[in-house]
Order: sequence, then structure tokens, then C-alpha cells
Amino acid sequence: MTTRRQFLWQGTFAASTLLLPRRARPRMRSAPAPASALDPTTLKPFVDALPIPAIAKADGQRTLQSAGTTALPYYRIEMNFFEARVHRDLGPTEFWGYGGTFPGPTIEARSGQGFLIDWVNRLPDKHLLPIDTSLHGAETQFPDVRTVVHAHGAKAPPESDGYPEAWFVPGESALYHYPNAQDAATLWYHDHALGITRLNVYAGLLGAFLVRDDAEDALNLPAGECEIPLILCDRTFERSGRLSYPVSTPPANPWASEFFGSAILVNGKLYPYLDVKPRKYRFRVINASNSRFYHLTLSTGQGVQQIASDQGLLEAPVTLKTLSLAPGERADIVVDFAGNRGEEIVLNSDAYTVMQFRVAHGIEIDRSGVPSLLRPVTKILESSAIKTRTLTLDEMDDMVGDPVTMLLNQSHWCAPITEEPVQDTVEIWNLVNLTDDAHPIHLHLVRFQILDRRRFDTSLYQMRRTLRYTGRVVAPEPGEAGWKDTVRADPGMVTRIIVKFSGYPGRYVWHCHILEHEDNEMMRPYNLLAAS
Ligand SMILES: [Cu+2]
Repeated sequence: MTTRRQFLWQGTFAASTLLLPRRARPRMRSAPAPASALDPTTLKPFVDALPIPAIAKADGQRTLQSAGTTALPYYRIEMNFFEARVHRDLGPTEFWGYGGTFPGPTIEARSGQGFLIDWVNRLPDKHLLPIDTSLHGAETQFPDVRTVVHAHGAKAPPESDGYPEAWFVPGESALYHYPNAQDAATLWYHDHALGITRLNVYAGLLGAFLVRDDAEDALNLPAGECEIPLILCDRTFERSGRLSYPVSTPPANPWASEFFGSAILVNGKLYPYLDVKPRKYRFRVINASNSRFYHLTLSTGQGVQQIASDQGLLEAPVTLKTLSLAPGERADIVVDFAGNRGEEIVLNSDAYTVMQFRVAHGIEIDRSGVPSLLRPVTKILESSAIKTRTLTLDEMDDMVGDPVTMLLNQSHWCAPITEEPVQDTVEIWNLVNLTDDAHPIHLHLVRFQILDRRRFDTSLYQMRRTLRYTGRVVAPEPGEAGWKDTVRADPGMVTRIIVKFSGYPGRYVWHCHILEHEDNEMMRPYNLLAAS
């Protein structure tokens, strides 16, 4: 028997007219939370201390033929099944994690000093979560448990970038080379296996990856115990503590188009608290959620200084009352608690309680600072671009308005490669968002700058492929004006980015960082061609 969705799915290839581009906002395609779901607001907040992930330690030195003859520091990181409590009063949760923790250990790199990481899959053979075998690359002929690691924001050779089809199974491993030839920045690492990334990351396969450099060290920013990663991700739990992830009907095709959990975790804990001194702290905020956008505010209403975006330091600090982060994006912020002695401050995101800062009494000598000039960010000139690509973001719905698949430039993952920039050349990519949602678009390997966003007539574009702007040119927000690797492409807008394709020739990907979208075709390979 063929289900309605299977029929439509086949229809994408046989008769694409059955699939309608998204017009009116349809329902989200997923079932309601089960009756056994935990209501996190019934738990007492701020009873668990914020965990700080351990720093990964090298295990000697090794050579790798493709990385040259010099021995490099060697790390071995296993992926393991384990149980952990996300809250004092909630039963243990089964997770998968790098190094047997969630988040995994923080990887620390020095700019220009490469290392090797042996990623070892020691997971069980059965997945924690239901797999949709109708999705690309997740069909029944493939093993349930497949992993491949991508260091998000890393400038890594193609064979070490975690290509979605380069997955390996329990009992196997992959030795990756990270040259770290890039500026200081807050990166992160996570799973990227084709068709099941959303499930592998949800199970816990994520961690922070920090690149440091001398220029940043010289700035005297808050450091040591006053520099803390805040890795945000949302999850839904059953009352038993078990992870719960939505499934939609029919049961054979459980893919949900988005995921919004009822509980927001920071470094793997629900409602943690952090004891702080009355001084400045640097927080490296990472949005590691599948779909959730954060809008972070402090209960005191005080501002924070954003000092870095995805790919490192901004030219100058930016004072913000609300920090917004799309999935995959990062921001480094400095919060000064000097005026908050003895206060309890809550970090919120929209209507959600995230965590608490408990500021100590007393006098603290704070010798750190936030210079007014952090690092020059040289603008890439539009005149230096040798090519402009116009690329659409598309959502295809079925007859009742449920999303069935998401596409980039109306192309499936397996379609011939169309983006082939040449090494060290500059291109402008016009991201034409024809959907009703914002999509965070991430390009592997490279860093880029946002040129602008501009509203356009989506109906006219869908009918005639004619681009008619209907709004003014909107400059990037101050916190987006530095180096980026993930950009929010807003609905009904053309978002323009300018990219210099520096790096290692070979095959990479670009994709939407809403993991449910990425797993359902909103990802495309690209080739970086060697300069001739
Ligand atoms: Cu998307």
C-alpha cells in the first residue's frame, strides 16, 4: 500500500506539479507532544550548577600522510552511549556524546597549529530515535547508526570536513586533520551524517571548538575561569527523563519539519545556575539547537557587549539588550556584573527561563577590559566579485499545506553540482527566500560578510522568475557586521553575502542549519575548484 506522503514523495520526481511551493503558512508537520511528556516548568529552577565541559587533551603525537611529514598533536575522541541527569529531580536520560559527555569536551586550538583528531564511533547498533527511511541517504539499505563529524566554522581539508556521505559505523573511526590556519573564533563540532543529522545531534553529539590567537590574547579580554562556553540547545523529555523527539504520521515517515523543545539546556543542564564574581565575564554563546532561534535577555534589562560573531572578533564591541542567534550561529559576549553585587540575574529567551547568574558580594579587582577596537575587519569589495549567483530557498508542500521537502535552488542533494567557485576568487550569493520561514544558511570551509537584505515580490518571482524589490536595502545588524559562516536568510527577503573562497580544493556542502530541513534536502554539495 502506498501512503499519501510516499505517493507525493515519488511525485517529486515523477510529476512535480503535485507539489506546491509554499504560499500560505501551513501547519508544522509533526504530531503533538505525547501525554507522557515532561512539563519542565514543574521542576525547581536553579538547583544544578552550570557544568563547564572538560578541555580535550592530546594523546601524544602522530603523523598523517595527507597532513605532511611533521608529527602533530593527536586527540582520540570516542562517541559513547551514556546516561546523565539534566536536572536534579529528573531521572537519568540516555544520551550519545563525544567523550561520553553532552556536550562533548571543548577542543582548544591555536591559530596556525594543526592537530589530528581520531573520531571513534563506539555507539550501539540501534538508534535512540526513530529514523525516517524515506529521507535521502537514510533509506533502509543503510545502517541505522552512522556518524561523521563536522567542525562548524573550521577551515579544514575536504577529507576532514565531515562530508555527509563520509559516515562510519560503530567499530569504525576516522582520522581528521585540522590545520587551524584561521583567526581566533568560537567554532563548534557536531554530527553531519546524511539524513539523520537532526537525530544524531539531538542524541547529544555536539561540543565547542575554540580557536585562539595572539592578537586576541593581546586584547586582555576576560579569560580563564571568567571565559565560559554557553552551549544552548532545546530538548523535550518524558517524565521518566527519556529524550522525546516528535514524530509525524504516517509512522513509516516520522520526519517533522521543525523541532521546538519544551526545555532549554545550557551545557547539558536544565535551568542551571552559575556563581559569578562582580566583574566582567566572556561567554561564548553557541546555538546548537535543531530549529530554535534564541532572543536572549537579562532579567535586569542591562546590556551586554557582543565582541565576536561566528568567525571571530568584530571590529568594535556592540552593546545589545537582546542577543539573537539562529541555529548554528555563535556570539561572544562580555557581561559586566560589577554593578550587580549580591544580585540573582536570570537569562531568558522569549518566554523561556534559560539560566541564572548569582553575583557574589564584595570587591573584585578586574584587570580585564574590552578595547574599543578589537580587530580590523576589511570589507570585501563588491567590485572584486567575479560571479554573482542567485539561489532560491524553497519549501514544497503537499495538497493540504504540510511541508514535504525543503530545497536549495529547487535542487535535490543528488542533482548534479551547480556551485563550483574557484579557489581564492570572490563571489556574491543572493539567497532568495521564497518560504515563510527564516533559514540559517551555512557554507562550509569559508567565512563571509553579509552585504544586505532586501524585501522583494515573492509572487512575481514564483510566476516569472523576475526579481522586483519592494523594500529598502537593509544593512546587516551591528553584531552581524564581522566575519560570518552562517547567515539568517529572512522570509520574503533577498539576503546577499560576499565570499572569498579561500581554502582547500575539493567537495564541501552548503545548507540550511535547521537540522530538520538539512536532513530533508535543504543541503547541496559544492566544489571548490583549484586555481589554474
Ligand atoms: Cu531551513
